[in-house]
Amino acid sequence: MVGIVILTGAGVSAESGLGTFRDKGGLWTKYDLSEVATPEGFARNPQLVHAFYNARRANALDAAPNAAHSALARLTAENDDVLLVTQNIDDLHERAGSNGVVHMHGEITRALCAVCEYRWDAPRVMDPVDTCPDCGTKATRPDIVWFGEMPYHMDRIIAAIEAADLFVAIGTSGEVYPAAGFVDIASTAGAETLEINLEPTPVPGRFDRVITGPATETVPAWVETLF
Ligand code: BV8
Repeated sequence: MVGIVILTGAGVSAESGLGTFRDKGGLWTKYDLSEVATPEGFARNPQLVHAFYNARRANALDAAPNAAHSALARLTAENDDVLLVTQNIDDLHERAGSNGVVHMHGEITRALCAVCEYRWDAPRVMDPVDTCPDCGTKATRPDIVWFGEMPYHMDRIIAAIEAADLFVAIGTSGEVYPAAGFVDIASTAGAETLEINLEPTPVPGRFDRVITGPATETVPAWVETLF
């Protein structure tokens, strides 16, 4: 029985220095996502896409978890009916101590063979000339869910949301589907819904409750109320 399902987005890693996507100066304001975060973009220019993710991998590996990641690690460690789902591809939740994190958009620390679907720990720098350690084909890609691809673990996530008492979305703009639809599934299933964000997302009333402020302040304070 999962009592609480938590969905995090780029806002939970913002204060660790990792860029968000849609805020001022965000990643999607600097890069055309169709060039660097779609299978078509990768087929057109694998060198550009590997360079984009090599830079993000370096940033992620050089970043440190913040107080929001640590508070969520405390909550998940002492509470086995909490499921932590993240849209983020960094490993800051794990490095803060969370286990069993569900990465629905994949992980920057993992690599995937586009031919045989073998997965392995990504090297710090990936290149189109790399060959798959299993089948030997030059078809390596970051193990990341691009736009137009099906996110991972969807059945497990939906089942947990439908059984949860509380659904909490932390640091996400709620613009990317299917994650953006999770709050509606939670409400329909009768769960209470809480949004924790720097400021309320544009659609008022989607969440029963909203807590605003920087995640490093709001998340530890919220977790404290559960103990
Ligand atoms: C799919 C990996 C179909 C890459 C990502 C309508 C309905 C359904 C789908 C669609 C639709 N229209 C279009 C689609 C397709 C598309 C989509 O939703 N597009 C959007 C733009 C409209 N969805 C897809 O393509 C998905 N796949 O639909 O497949 C299918 C069906 C059958 C079979 C096969 C396929 C796949 C989506 C996944 C794409 N990959 N990530 C990468 O990371 O490089 S998504 C991308 O957005 C990011 O990864 C990010 O994780 C995700 C969500 O963004 P956020 O995390 O919310 O970040 P954002 O910058 O937007 O917001 C930051 C928030 O933080 C803000 O609210 C801000 O206020 C807050 N914040 C900032 N600082 C702080 C803070 N909060 C607290 N404290 C702070 N300090």
